[in-house]
Amino acid sequence: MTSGAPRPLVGLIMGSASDWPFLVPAARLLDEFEIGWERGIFSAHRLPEEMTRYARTAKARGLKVIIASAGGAAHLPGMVASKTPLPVIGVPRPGKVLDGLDALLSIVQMPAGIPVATMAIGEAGAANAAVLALRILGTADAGLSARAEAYAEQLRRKTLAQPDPAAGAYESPFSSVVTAQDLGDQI
Ligand code: RP5
Repeated sequence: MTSGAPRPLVGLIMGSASDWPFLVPAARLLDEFEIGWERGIFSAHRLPEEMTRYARTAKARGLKVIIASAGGAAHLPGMVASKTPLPVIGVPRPGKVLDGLDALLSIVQMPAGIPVATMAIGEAGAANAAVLALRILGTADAGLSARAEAYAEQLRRKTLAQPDPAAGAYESPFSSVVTAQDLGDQI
């Protein structure tokens, strides 16, 4: 654990260092949300005992949510979920041979009883894992819940601020930009 960092509430674990580049969006968002988090490699097949110890001790160590990413067979999220009562968020990553659909199908197809909240493949999934972790933590922390609402509002404003899908780079005598404001408030 890095000294000086706040007590980790979120564990961001992966099967291999090769997963890390896909998880940077999660890392950046957890930092932006000012949530303490830890990172580590606990491969389900290369470090099965260590992975078990991580999952078994996670709750007692104060973690509230685990984000687990893996590619290929991608059994890490499900295995960790089987050994902890904490919510586990799975992030499938694109592989070297297949595009991540393999990992997605593996992670999402948990049999009934041991859930893994499965995100999209790759960087979007990593970002959403951090946002979901924030929302989960927000159920017991009004400040974090407000941060989740503020983040959604920030996305809304950013999207409304760029209403032209062609970003002004396309002109057509037959086309104009329609914005939400143009629609008024009547349904
Ligand atoms: C999985 O196998 C890892 O999560 C990674 O996505 C994949 C390949 O690992 P490396 O061979 O790149 O270490 O366990």
